[in-house]
Amino acid sequence: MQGLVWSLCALLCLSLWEESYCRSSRETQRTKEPFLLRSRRAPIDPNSKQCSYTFLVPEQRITGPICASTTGPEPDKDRVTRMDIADVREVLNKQRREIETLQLVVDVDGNLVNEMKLLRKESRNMNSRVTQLYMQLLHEIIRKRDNSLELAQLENRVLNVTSEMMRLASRYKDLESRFATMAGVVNNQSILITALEEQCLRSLGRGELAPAPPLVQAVPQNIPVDNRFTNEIQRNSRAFTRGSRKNSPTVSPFGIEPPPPQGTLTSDGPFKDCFQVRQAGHTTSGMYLLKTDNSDRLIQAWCEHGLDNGGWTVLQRRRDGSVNFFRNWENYKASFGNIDGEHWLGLENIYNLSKQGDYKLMIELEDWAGKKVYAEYSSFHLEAENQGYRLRLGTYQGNAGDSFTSHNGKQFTTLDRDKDAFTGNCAHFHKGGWWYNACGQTNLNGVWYSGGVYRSKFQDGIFWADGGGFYSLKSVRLMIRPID
Ligand SMILES: [Ca+2]
Repeated sequence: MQGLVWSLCALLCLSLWEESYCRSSRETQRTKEPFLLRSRRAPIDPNSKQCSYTFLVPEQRITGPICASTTGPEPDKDRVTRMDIADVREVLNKQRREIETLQLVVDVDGNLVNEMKLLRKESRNMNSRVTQLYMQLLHEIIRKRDNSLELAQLENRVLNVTSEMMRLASRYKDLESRFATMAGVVNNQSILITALEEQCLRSLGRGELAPAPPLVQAVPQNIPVDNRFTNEIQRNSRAFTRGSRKNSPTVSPFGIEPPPPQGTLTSDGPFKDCFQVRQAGHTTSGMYLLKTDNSDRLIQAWCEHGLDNGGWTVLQRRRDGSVNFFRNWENYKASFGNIDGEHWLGLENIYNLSKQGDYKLMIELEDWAGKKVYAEYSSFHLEAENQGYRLRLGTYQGNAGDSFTSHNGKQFTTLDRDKDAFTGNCAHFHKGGWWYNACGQTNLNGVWYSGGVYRSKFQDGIFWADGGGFYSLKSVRLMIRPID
């Protein structure tokens, strides 16, 4: 009995081991099957390794029935079937198609991304352009605003100037009215003065007052319109008080070199006249010492060497009104003024100079427009003092017009010595000393007026009738030189 139990136990253990071995073999085969399928691509016969049971029956006596199983092994639930593979393949195909679909979607999305990038780039460019245009627009707006502001300022200025012009016009009209009033007052005063003079003369028993000399009404041809009736009369007080003033050398209006300072005479000499100075080789215009043949007196004279080959002895010069020429006989007989400026060389000196030989006279005239003209007389000399320094002139030539011949043969008249042909004293009316006739066509020793046209009760400017009786010249020179 005990042997039978041990036999049954051994049989049971053997069957358990066999079963576990077969299971492990199948598992091993299952794990290797894909490889086998991929390598051999041959179907595996599931029945080739099928286990079988071997029954070891101990040698004993069987006392009961023995049962044997007639059913086959149980089917393996983990076995991979073809159906599974087909399913997997179908799933794989399905997944592949989905992947392809997704790939297409990704490709489409990629194109969309690229387009989106392009659109973004274009959008940035458009934004930049819009910003630029906006800045330009702002600039234009600011510029137009500035222009508008400037235009408004200009309009204001124009309005202000217009207002100022209107104010000035009103002021000018006011001044015109006041001037007319003053002119009326002056006329009334002139009439009153004339009446008082007549009354005074009657009371003194001198008879009737001598009438004024006839006025020279020749109208100048070249008076600037702007100067007409706009120039102020020269301050007579200035002219009177500056008679002995020493002027500093100034630039000659005729382009002559500046003279040396007064008192610095050339060491050479004395000379007979300036022509002799020129012959001695002096070419610089200036002050030279002269001594005439008929006198022991030394004369300071201005020699002009810058005009017509030089050698001219200057008898008289006017240019700036710095010297008073309304003087008496003794002054005119001697000399006065500044040799390097306005001066009168003196009747006695002129008489002695002109007596040395045959001289010609050059008169140079310059108006306020800078135009220069000249009058030349072929001969010139004076008679002695006992003849009143009578003027002797030759024939005229030049472009100034002959206004001096009417004075030919006349004696010299000053405020204190009346030798003229007029009933009164021409020097009183013309305020100078000259070879007056009655009274004449020239007054080159008259009052120096600034600007040309002058207003005066008498015709007392520095006039040359062919240049206008009421036109006072800017500069004048009288010069003599021996006849060629
Ligand atoms: Ca007289």
